[in-house]
Amino acid sequence: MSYEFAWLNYKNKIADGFGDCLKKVALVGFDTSDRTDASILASAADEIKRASSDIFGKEALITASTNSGTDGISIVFDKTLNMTDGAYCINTRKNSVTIKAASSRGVLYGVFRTITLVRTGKLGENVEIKESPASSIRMLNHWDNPDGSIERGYSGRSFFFKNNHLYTDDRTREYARLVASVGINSVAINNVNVNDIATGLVSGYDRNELIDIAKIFGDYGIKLYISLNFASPMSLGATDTADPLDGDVAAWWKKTADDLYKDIPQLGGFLVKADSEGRPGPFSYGRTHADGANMLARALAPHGGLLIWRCFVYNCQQDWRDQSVDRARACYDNFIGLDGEFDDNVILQIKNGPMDFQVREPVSPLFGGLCKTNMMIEFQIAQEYTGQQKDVCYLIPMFKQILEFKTYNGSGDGIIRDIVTKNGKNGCCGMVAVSNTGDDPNWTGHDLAAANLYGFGRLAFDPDVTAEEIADEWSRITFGVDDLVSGSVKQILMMSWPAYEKYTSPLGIGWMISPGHHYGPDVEGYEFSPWGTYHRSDRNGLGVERGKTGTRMIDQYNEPVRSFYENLETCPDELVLFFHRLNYDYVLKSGKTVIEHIYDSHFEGAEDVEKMIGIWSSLQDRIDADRFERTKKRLEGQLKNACEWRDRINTYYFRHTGVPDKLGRKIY
Ligand code: GCV
Repeated sequence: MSYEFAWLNYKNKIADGFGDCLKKVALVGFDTSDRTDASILASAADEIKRASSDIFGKEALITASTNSGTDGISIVFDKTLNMTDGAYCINTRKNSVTIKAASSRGVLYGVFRTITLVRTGKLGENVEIKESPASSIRMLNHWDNPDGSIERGYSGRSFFFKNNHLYTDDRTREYARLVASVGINSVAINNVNVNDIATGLVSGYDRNELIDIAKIFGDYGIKLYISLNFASPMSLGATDTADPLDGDVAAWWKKTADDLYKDIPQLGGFLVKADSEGRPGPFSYGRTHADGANMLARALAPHGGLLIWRCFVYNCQQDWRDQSVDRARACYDNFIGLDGEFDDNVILQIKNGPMDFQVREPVSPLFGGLCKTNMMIEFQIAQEYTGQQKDVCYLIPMFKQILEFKTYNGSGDGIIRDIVTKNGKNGCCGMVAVSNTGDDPNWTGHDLAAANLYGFGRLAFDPDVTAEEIADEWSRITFGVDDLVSGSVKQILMMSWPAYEKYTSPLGIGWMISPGHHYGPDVEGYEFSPWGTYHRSDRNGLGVERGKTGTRMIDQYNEPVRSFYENLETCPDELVLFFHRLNYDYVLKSGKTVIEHIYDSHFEGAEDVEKMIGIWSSLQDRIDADRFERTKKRLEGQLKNACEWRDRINTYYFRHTGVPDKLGRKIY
């Protein structure tokens, strides 16, 4: 399938300013004998060439040099500089720009950043910009299956797999280029639910193709990760158990890792979903998750590989009648007792919230609980529960809030951002997002969903950048420099998460989506299911009490967070039904009763979508017809969805309560 260049389309209109510097390029220190560095530096040089010829219609004059030039752009690779991996420094003088880095990744990122700054007009004379990546691991997880389908994929088919085989084509390189341009340095290409043929990926299946992908990724400074099936040796017939303490099992994994690293020396490591939603894991053998993770980590350790172990472990066979079990507790309960037991090259990958990527959840209490364990935060930009790339829902403001949350873990504030960027041993920490890409020409289905991919990368590199800055920058390089367009796109993006929250499930309760595919409303769709996702609405009220009189999940937070959520006077409205069961006439901090809030927010959410359509429509003559029309169509679909949510939720609660809407709006 053909593809577009997303934000890397250098033919878009750029700002006036320093553009001319791209015409003349001096490469300093690029003559390295290190093959890994050489290939990344070649990508950097290629990028400048591309930018120059696309912007000016003419290739840049590129020379290998020993020192920086006095005009044009000089790109300096100098390993003796005191800079971390991926860091760069950009200096400008009157007619010249110098990019310096001590790592080839730093050179590549510096080049991408310079091009963006040139395109957006942000590079003036005499500036110095020093950047170094906040998170050492900046990762995407693809849930791609060998048959080419993508679990929770909303933008076409896989571009890694087709007909039960891995493959590479031009798009593989374009993908690597796209995600490297925002600093992604780690990618797991296959679904964490590892089935069938995918089980063999670790042990030789499609090895040549795997090598090809790793090589292309390597050219862009990206490490390949493989999701594995914990029961691989047994499933592949090599052992009759997958017990992590069994000698044959450990030996099988050791040999498997040795062979893999012989072929792919730059492999990042493995990603594991175990004992979760039917996947095999150490529980079957009476072993702990530390036993399982460490056994695999020890196979990787001699090669410098990392073992990323997911904490999304809960009972998905729950009896809805049993109110003593609370899924929100599960992640913490399963892992807190293992703090300090994981090897140094194990990282726990923890979903941002205790449930599962709902439009509003509190931060997972596990971040505040673990003190001696490496952690990464897992976000989802695939929008499984937030509109599936059919509805626009810009998630960066949500991620920012989560990253700024104080857990009071240990002696200090325990800010999530610090836990995932600073607290890992030997840089074993970071941020990961479940990817939103597929083989749709625009990569992300909805054109505006690409802002989530761009924004996640930017945030993992620099959590201080604001959601507004990201939206503005992304719009300028995606649609071309036009203040009216970027202002309007930013407005739509910034109102989209609140709008989605308003027209879907109220006050943090979540889970009113259609079962299975998870798009659109079904108020009781999960109410009598085994998935542990209940709201328990009756004629008096709704919510699961998670405080002292309920499941005590709130106790998993450290003080003062615990009291903050326990106490109704401080518990914020947007999460109040996540933590407490309330009656419909309970008065929120907003001054509205719960039932009034439900009605008002659902009407407002749908109105917000109408506003977004109005804003987008005003851009008709300023955006190319293709992207204008396809986005407009999606927004119109979103309005239908928002109205469906509004009417179903309002009607459901009106029927339960009999409380009429004060403003007499239409409820069915
Ligand atoms: C990959 C949710 C999704 C599943 C997904 C799972 C996970 O439950 O609905 O499709 O499986 O999360 O994160 O492992």
